[in-house]
Amino acid sequence: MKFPRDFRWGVATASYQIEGAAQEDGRGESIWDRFSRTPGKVLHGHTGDVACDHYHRYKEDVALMAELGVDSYRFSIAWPRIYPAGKGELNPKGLDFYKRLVDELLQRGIEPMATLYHWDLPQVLEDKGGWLNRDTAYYFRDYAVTMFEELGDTVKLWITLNEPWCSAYLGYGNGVHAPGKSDLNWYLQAAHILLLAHGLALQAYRELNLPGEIGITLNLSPQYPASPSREDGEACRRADGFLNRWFLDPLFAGFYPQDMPEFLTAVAPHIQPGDFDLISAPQDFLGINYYSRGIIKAAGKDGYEALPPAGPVTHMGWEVYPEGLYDLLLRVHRDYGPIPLYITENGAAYPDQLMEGRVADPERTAYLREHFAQAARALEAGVPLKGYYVWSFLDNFEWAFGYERRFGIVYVDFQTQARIIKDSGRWYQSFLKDLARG
Ligand code: JJW
Repeated sequence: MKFPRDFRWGVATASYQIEGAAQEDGRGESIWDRFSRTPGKVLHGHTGDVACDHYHRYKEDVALMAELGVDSYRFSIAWPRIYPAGKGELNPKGLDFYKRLVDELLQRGIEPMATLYHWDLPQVLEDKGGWLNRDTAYYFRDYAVTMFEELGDTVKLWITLNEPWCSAYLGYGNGVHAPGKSDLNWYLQAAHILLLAHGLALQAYRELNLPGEIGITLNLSPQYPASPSREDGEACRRADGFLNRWFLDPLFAGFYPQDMPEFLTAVAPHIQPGDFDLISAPQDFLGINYYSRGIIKAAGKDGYEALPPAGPVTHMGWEVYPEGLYDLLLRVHRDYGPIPLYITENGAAYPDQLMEGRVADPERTAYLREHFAQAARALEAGVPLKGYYVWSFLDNFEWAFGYERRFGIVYVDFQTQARIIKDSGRWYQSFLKDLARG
């Protein structure tokens, strides 16, 4: 496997999934605090109240990253720590946490990559309609400007939104994630306002003339037809339109996919003049989160469904399909590039067990090694891939699955908060050492 010298290797996390300290230092309530307290929404009623207690243990955690030998750390900022009421009065203690975190990273020579929105919307904004309310996009812009002004000279890599498909569809379309609303029209409305929020933050970042780069992160999943039939081919194209093109097209071409008429009709009332100019303004890079693929067959009239996984699966039930990463990178580069790409998340959940101080997770090591190899193949084929962040640094709160899906390369004992580097983490460490030695 060959990677360029300046390739960035990292680990990734998100605020609600690791920080804990949910009621501390003036943090406001987020939609995930509320949702996780709603009976039946999160497995075992788990919440992010304590999580990995990273808010208090960030120094120890940054030391662990340094021990792994990563170049970069992708984290997210909790909007309700900065603006507990979503807007208006700034909470200096919340801001101070991220300043201390960034300082600690820089002291250890680890480059910060900050995501501004990784799903923890201030609850007070949800009470005003959340991502169904256009004002939320403008409040997001204002919060982003604060972060750019406060951290823009030290943080050089910014991500506006993480996986807006998840925020919009799982949050407002099927209700599996916070805030738990379910209506297909709401999905499309929320998706549009999220894209607008991205565009507004991007515009504000450009106006500040800061010495860094900014992009968005999408969860993308290549879809394959179940057979060469025309029906399956068209079904596959619809699945791709729903998951991938509905976000890629507006960001890179400035309009929604024209082959999805019922979606276009539903979103039309929410589009205002100028929206697409903001949404499709040039970004510095695109972040891609890749976990798995879909195999799609036609079902019913104009419908489609995914076949069961064709190979081994992770604890999430997602098929392990490393070639999908290669196919995806080449496709995004061909259809939407050229633009620098980052893999901002890739990794796997397995039911790990701590035994005699050790976590043997050969499946995760194999998963990472095989996906790294596909990234190297894509680089060789000319894809401008700039970095790779493993999801996740730590076992953490995996949303609707609570603490029951372990994605970490570092094991967390949630009783004691002990961190134990898994075998996969040791493997990543030695992989990085070998790269450094050339
Ligand atoms: C889809 C649920 C059917 C996270 C999904 C549920 C049922 C359509 C991992 N990425 O924890 C996708 N993750 O925070 C961001 N990625 O459907 C980071 N995608 O609906 C990780 C969950 C996910 C999902 C979870």
